[in-house]
Amino acid sequence: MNNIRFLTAGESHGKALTGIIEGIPAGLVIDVDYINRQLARRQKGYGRGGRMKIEIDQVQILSGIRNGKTIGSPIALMIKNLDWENWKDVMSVESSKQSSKVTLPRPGHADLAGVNKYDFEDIRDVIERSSARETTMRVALSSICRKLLEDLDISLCSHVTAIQNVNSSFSFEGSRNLEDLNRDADNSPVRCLDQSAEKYMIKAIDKARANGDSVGGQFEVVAAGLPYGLGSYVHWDRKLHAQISSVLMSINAMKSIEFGNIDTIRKQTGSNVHDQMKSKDGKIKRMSNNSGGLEGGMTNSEPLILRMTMKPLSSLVKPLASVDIDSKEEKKAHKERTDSCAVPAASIIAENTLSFVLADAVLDKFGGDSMKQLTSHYKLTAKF
Ligand code: EPS
Repeated sequence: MNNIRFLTAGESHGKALTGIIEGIPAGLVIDVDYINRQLARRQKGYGRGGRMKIEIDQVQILSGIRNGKTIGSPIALMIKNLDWENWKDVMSVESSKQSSKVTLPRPGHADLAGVNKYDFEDIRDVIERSSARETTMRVALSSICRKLLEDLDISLCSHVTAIQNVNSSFSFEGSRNLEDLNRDADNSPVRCLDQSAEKYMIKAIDKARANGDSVGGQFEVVAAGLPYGLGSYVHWDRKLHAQISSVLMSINAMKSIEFGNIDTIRKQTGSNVHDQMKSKDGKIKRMSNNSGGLEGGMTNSEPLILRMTMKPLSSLVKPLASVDIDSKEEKKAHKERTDSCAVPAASIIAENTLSFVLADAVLDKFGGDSMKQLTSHYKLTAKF
């Protein structure tokens, strides 16, 4: 817990996004291409709006990495917002004459509670930081944790399981390599591993877009190669699923997180839910993985499986009923350029930020100031 910490800063249309991650052991081999690959994956996905045609997210490493390796010091990153050029006046740091302010809060967004909370007169002050643009930096920072996990042979993947009411029939059986699955998901415009559902998902997004509307959905994230005992059962704040939930539920527009096979867990009796054991090649194996790789707040060496539900985005081209915060007149909500669906991008954000929690838990259990120390502790003591 808190072996690794990070902070992000930056507004959606400000000059740049910045972030600092601290606690990464020395000697981790990483370069900008690795981080940029994760950033490029986050930018994709059918249903994105005009903004993604403007941005080409590229990280600049400002500190903490020397000659291709981490040196144990805080790692500072920066990603320029290319759209800043078009927002220089609105987002000016110095005081400038503002031509217009936003006064019509969007239902479902942070707007109304945000202006009240901070005593703002212009909802733009809320929009800019509550925007999911911030997740760009979260992906960049946590991709460094992902590289740490990869070096310990822990892999991650994500795929979209539903867009609106279209469900993917793909189910993860644990038999396939996660990198192959991720490659297939990366090649799908909606990150869906069921090709017939993919077609209908695209149609649902098209329909929403044509109606000035938006759609949400659900995605699954899987991590495999995990040892026994990340997290703990001994105290509430050491339980791994609680730590994962708190970090992943902070991703914009998330409404739920669930672990394991929720349908079975909810509908079946205990004897049909709990994953029975068998002995294979001198090891204890499971006959199923309904628990999603977590028992008692700890990893149990089976793949960790979670699903998250994302609400439809609340910036709508065809806006909903609202009330002007100044005049109290009933009007339509503020219109802002937006995406009609961002579920595929959200799955990449969750996949990478899960790495942050898992890398932190790995350091908690195995420790080490350098990758050399961590790897040797891990190899000596990790049980699978
Ligand atoms: C977002 C609104 C859109 C999205 C943005 C999140 O941006 P804009 O208002 O500039 O069109 O494209 O997402 C990103 C910029 C991104 O990098 O993911 C919002 O209101 O949350």
